[in-house]
Amino acid sequence: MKLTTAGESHGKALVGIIEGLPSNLTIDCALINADLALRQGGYGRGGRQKIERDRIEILSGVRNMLTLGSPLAFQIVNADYKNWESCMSADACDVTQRTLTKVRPGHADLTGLIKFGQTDARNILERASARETAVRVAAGSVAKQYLSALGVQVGGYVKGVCGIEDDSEYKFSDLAAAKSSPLFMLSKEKEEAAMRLIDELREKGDTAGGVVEIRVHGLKSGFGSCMTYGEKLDGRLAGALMGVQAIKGVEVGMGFKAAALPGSKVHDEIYRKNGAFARMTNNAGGIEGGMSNGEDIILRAAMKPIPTLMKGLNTVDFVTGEPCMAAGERSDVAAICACEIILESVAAFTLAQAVSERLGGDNMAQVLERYEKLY
Ligand code: EPS
Repeated sequence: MKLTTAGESHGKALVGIIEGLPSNLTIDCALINADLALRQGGYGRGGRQKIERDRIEILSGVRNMLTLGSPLAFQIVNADYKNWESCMSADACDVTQRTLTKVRPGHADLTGLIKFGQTDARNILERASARETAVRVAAGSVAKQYLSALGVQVGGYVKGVCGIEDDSEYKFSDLAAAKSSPLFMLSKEKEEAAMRLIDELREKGDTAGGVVEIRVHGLKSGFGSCMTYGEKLDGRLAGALMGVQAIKGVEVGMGFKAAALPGSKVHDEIYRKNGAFARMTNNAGGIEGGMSNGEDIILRAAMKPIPTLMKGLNTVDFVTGEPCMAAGERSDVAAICACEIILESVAAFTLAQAVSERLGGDNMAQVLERYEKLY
């Protein structure tokens, strides 16, 4: 299973092609659109999301809500394009409008300008923008529908915002409630404090990041492999999460805390439960030896603060070479809720890839039959 994405933030549309789906998988666009709406929401977002109402338009690969086994191509139209056509068109247009040369620290602007031989950071940021993640959310939503047919669910919540952390332990069944909260947090007290902090940061022209936890429930053991490093499921999931804009750190299970403890306090002891193997704890976060072990997969990711600050940061104008304040483009103060659904989506797509590599199957009946037979 493979995903290709394309599209600029203020271009005509974002597009994706998913190859390798089996036939006869039910695709419900309402579920995809619900995930796209979640990506647009959350406390602390900027003006762009008032313009867009992201919706998937499937162009190929699905008929009567069932996949055909052919590539699933789709687009998400950028409503804002009408305001940008005069400088973003593929035809001859006035690229002197909306140039950006006061490169933003923390953004792709400066390194991208040098690497791609450009003088206007618009040619870099349009693609580096997190708007691209709309495609990955749509593809992840398709992957969730594939996994859900096998009884596998993916969920998550926001654990922290700019240092305000929720250290409580939650069951997988608790997580769904987060999506109806303004910051996708599960502790009302922490959420209110985080909202107050976002208001203060907005006043100051500053931004926030945070921590997201993603869980996978119901996946059988043996996905991924201990035999070659590229097949290790934790490595693949960490890579997928790190590949999301603004992610600077990923943990699996106990993560960094395990490094400070003796082995007796870390490794999950094994016992027999109703004739099956089980573990007393889940510090490994559901992955041992690069393979799923049947427990919930637990992943956490750290999102850095958004690099576009309305108050600006010290920088240098790329064209004049003069010191200046970085461009304060329209931006989000915090996009941690969007980050949560994006991370869920990329984790789901990576798992669907690992599942389809192990099980194969031209159609869903074959996939289900093969999955049923696994331990
Ligand atoms: C985004 C749309 C963008 C930004 C953000 C994510 O909207 P605009 O740039 O038109 O205001 O809100 O993009 C960035 C963080 C970035 O660095 O460009 C979206 O739809 O997710």
